[in-house]
Amino acid sequence: MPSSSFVKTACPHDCPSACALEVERLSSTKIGRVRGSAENSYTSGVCCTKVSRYAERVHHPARLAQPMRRVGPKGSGEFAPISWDDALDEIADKFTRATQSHGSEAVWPYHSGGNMGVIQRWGLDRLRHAFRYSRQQTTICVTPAESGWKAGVGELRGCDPREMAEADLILMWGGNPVSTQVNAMTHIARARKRGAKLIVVDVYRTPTIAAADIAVIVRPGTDAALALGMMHVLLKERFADEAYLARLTDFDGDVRRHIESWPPERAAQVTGVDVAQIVDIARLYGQTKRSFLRLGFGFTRSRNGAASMHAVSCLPAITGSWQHKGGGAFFLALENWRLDTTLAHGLDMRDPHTRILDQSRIGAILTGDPVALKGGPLVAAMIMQNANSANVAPDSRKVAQGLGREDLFLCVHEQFMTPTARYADIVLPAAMFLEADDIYYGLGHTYITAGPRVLDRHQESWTNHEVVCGIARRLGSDHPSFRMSAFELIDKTLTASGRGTAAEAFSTGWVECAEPFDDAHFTNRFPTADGRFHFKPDWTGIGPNGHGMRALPDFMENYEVADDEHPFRLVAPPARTFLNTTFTEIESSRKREGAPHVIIHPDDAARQGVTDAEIVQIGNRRGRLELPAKIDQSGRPGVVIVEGIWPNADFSGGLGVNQLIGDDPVPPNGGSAFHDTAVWMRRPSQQAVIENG
Ligand SMILES: Nc1nc2c(c(=O)[nH]1)N[C@H]1C(S)=C(S)[C@@H](COP(=O)(O)OP(=O)(O)OC[C@H]3O[C@@H](n4cnc5c(=O)[nH]c(N)nc54)[C@H](O)[C@@H]3O)O[C@H]1N2
Ligand SMILES: Nc1nc2c(c(=O)[nH]1)N[C@H]1C(S)=C(S)[C@@H](COP(=O)(O)OP(=O)(O)OC[C@H]3O[C@@H](n4cnc5c(=O)[nH]c(N)nc54)[C@H](O)[C@@H]3O)O[C@H]1N2
Ligand code: SF4
Ligand SMILES: [Mo]
Repeated sequence: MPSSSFVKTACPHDCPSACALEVERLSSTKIGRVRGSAENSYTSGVCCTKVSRYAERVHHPARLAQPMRRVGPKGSGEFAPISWDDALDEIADKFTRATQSHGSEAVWPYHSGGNMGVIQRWGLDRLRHAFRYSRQQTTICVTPAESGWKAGVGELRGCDPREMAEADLILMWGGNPVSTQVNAMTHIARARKRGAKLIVVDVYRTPTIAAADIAVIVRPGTDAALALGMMHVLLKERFADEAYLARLTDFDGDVRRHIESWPPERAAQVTGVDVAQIVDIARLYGQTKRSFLRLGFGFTRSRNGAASMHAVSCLPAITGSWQHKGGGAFFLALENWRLDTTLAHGLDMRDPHTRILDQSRIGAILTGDPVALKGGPLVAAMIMQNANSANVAPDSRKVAQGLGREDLFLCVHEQFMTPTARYADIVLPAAMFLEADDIYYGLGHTYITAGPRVLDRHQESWTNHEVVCGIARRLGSDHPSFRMSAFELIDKTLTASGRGTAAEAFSTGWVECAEPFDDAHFTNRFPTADGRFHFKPDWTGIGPNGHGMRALPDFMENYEVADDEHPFRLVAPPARTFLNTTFTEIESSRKREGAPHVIIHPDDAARQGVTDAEIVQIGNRRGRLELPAKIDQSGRPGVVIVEGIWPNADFSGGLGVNQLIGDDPVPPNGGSAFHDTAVWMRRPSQQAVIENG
């Protein structure tokens, strides 16, 4: 039982675990320990180390404490304090002027996942809908994966992840939950106690790979080929459930012939994985009825990511493992919540004709790319909440140019002086989740977790909701949502959705939304138009760039291929004690992560003459960066890894790893290919020779 000083809340960060938390409240302004709720059956008493140390973040001396106006040049980071009234007046004035000069679509409110609250994230949409500002296609994280999952399964939901505990085999594909959603490991550990095996597919030796019974290391971007090789074995060795295929899928002779053209030898050539290992894991998967396929995001952050997700998601349809408890698959729960957010997100005010700008293409948009602007006006004014785009978006050189535009009015609502906030004209101090009420979708489980505020707001900080209401009221909106508290909006949202009341959710700590077995396992129909799983997807129905994609589980070779000039493939995955860029200010996290570095295979290091800890440059036509080499037999030769979205200021050139990453949209529906980059590598001494000679 929690002792009386611990109070319930929930983690707001962009992590599928969405933990139910217990926070030691020492006073109205101070917390002590933070722990995962033992009563919540998914959180199960565990939370990650970085959040268990939240006292360091919420009481950090560098937290923003008052509104500020820029006094130096753009991007200089020189600001002077102003009052909230002056700040809000100026924002309202700039939004009005932009609207008068260029039309309302010249204003672009922008949010990302720094806070995933139903109110404190998507509440900003009320402001945009009330004034017909440009909308946002939220692509930076999930879109390639979502597109690929929907292509086959139909909707973004699946088996209850707690069922992993009842599996006899867990196939973790392209995810690193030890680092990125630790609670998944709790349920996997329960299965392994019963003798279940864990297979992990990744491109380098992550902590999750280290925990696996069978580690499969593929070349980046080749997952579809591995899945096809496995399916070949499953069909040939009669592990396919032909009755299931006939009853619940569109499997036909075309699909069979296509899979037959992918013997494991061909898959091995593409992926780098041994033929024997492909055959072994296919057999193990085929033999085990309760085999749970758990899909991560990582393998979908490539230009062929949607196609890869679709190909891998075909595995449980081939074997029919969906039919068994502890079998089937899960990627993410997004379409099962059925919350009526009309009021909270201002959907009643939405004009379907306002343009939608792609969140991932912020660089192209702000630098005036006409395609990215959808033929509409240049963006003249922005407010950003929960977003650190200068650091996290692809092609960060372009993003910096855009954010640095003299004629752009930028308001950034932040908790710390991030690289993005430094570009702002007005910086507003943001409250933290411990100081705000909200509810959160458990994207990696079946609960909506409830996060009542625990502390008074830090100094002059405001919650996102308060800022949205403050601006909207100044601009003259009389929508009732702008006069309600976050608690009232949560209450209206839950009650309108038949999910109880806010008071009930806050007192329990969560709302259980698990679906019955037959719905979660699609035992009678998949959520597609014809009720079948689609081996032959209609990609053009999923997004505008589906025309080049084949209606088959397909290995697409549209990724950034290494060539003579760029012989290495760069993967840029998360660091364990950062959360995207959140926690990069925190001493204990920085200490644990050390410093930015690039992991290089010993064969490559030997060929390049690079020694351990030596500074190397990696680069391509988009940019270059310098960082120390860590020589480690972790990935395949030809693959280099830079973990963590380190702050731009941690690099000598002032831009981080994302300057190397392309911002071209992933087909069919957009998204970023963060792990799909071809680069060269040089020793700076070599570089000097090239430049001087
Ligand atoms: N190289 C590389 N780049 C990547 C990725 C990768 O794997 N590799 N991953 C991508 C992915 S998956 C994502 S989702 C994006 C994430 O990109 P972002 O969502 O932009 O990054 P975060 O660091 O999660 O959060 C952004 C900011 O939100 C602020 N914040 C937190 N809570 C609040 C709040 O309540 N109010 C306000 N106003 N601000 C708040 C934090 O201080 C933080 O600075 O990054 C992408 N970029
Ligand atoms: N500690 C920590 N936790 C986080 C985050 C964080 O930054 N730090 N970010 C949060 C966010 S926003 C998200 S979206 C999730 C993402 O969490 P995950 O689902 O774990 O996805 P990624 O982090 O993109 O990458 C997962 C793994 O995919 C691998 N990978 C890269 N390319 C390939 C490939 O081509 N094939 C295969 N098989 N594997 C590949 C990477 O090496 C990495 O180990 O994590 C969340 N949790
Ligand atoms: S970051 Fe993820 S694992 Fe850590 S407390 Fe939040 S939801 Fe839980
Ligand atoms: Mo993400």
